[in-house]
Amino acid sequence: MFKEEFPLLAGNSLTYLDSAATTQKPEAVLQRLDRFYGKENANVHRALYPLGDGATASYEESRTRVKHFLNAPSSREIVFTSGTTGSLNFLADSFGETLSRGDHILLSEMEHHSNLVPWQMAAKRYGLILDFIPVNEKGRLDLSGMRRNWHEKTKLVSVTHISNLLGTVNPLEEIIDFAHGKGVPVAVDAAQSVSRLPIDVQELDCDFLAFSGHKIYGPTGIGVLYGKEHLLERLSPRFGGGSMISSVSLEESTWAELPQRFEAGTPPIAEAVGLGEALNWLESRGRAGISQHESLLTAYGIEKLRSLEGIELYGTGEEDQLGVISFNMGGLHAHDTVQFLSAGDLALRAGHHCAQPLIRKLGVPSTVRASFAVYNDTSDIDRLAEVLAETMNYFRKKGVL
Ligand code: C6P
Repeated sequence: MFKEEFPLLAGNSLTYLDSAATTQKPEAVLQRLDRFYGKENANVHRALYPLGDGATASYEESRTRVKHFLNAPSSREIVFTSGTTGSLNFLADSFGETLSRGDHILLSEMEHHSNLVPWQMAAKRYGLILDFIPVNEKGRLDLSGMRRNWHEKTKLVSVTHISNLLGTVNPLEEIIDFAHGKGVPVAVDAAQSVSRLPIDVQELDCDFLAFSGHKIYGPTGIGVLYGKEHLLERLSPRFGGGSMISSVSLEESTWAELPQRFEAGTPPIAEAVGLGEALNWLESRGRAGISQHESLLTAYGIEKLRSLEGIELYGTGEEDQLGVISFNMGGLHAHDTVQFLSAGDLALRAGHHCAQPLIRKLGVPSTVRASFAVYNDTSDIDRLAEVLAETMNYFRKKGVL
């Protein structure tokens, strides 16, 4: 779908199956960045001349675009960050600071390091204890384990929407219902879901949600932290500097209103504008249709890889797997497999995918990962299967497999 709108892919023999790492950018986003730097560039929230006003307006329009995209009640709840990692580091440190020693945070065993390491750091700093929702052998969260590992001092749940290693779509509604039943807020790492599933933060009723621009057809260097206003009001900034203050004396300072107090210094302006354009682009192409397309591709990919001899697939392999397929081929190391795929002009990631606890649980050192986006179609998967079969034959002939 829409491949011709992506200059890097159109007319290119490359089969790009690494969109979970980063997505390619449509022409509309590239043009918007070009126009911003070519005709609109100025700093924001400072300049009192038309060019500056225009840049501020474009930057704030992007915030409004994000608000609509997530159906957030207010633009005050949309904080621009450097990416999912930036959002989650800020949340872990700032929320962690509001807690008391001995309080608990509940994560899951399938988190990307971005939703684990910052909490480990906060735990050390503020004397917190981390608990985990276990992952079962199918690659799903074990919700009975969530109930078991719940502690009376659990103060926040932070969990990924879609696993970047297995593609498992987690039952957020159930997790949020349970946590809210105990009066505890829930943060969602939406890095892998925001481009694949329509997300309505009011319907979902999550309390925080983080994502990156570059995984949703936008630029790198920009991300979002959505937070319910009354919760954001309780957090204090991590960075001090220009733009985030209300008044400053030599002795002390007071903070600006939400969300500016969390956006110290010159923000990634063009990147925010590019993200707004990416969201426009995605919405105009139809979010529901794109979601269905990825779901069909995932099912097709699972089917196709299952039909090949010697491929071991990880993950649920059912409807709750979206956008990502992890596998290994025979006894071959994942890095060797992707070298062969690369020689066939296929781009896939191999390794632990920044989810070491989960990969350890799978009992393998690494996997090969195929991940999809709007511009992929079944011919990309056919090509993957073809090169995998050729590679397998090659190694069989050599007597290696
Ligand atoms: N996953 C992948 O190849 P950043 O790097 O800040 O944009 O996103 C971090 C992140 C957080 N959570 C999840 C679920 C993610 O998948 C990622 C990024 C990439 O899987 C790069 S490691």
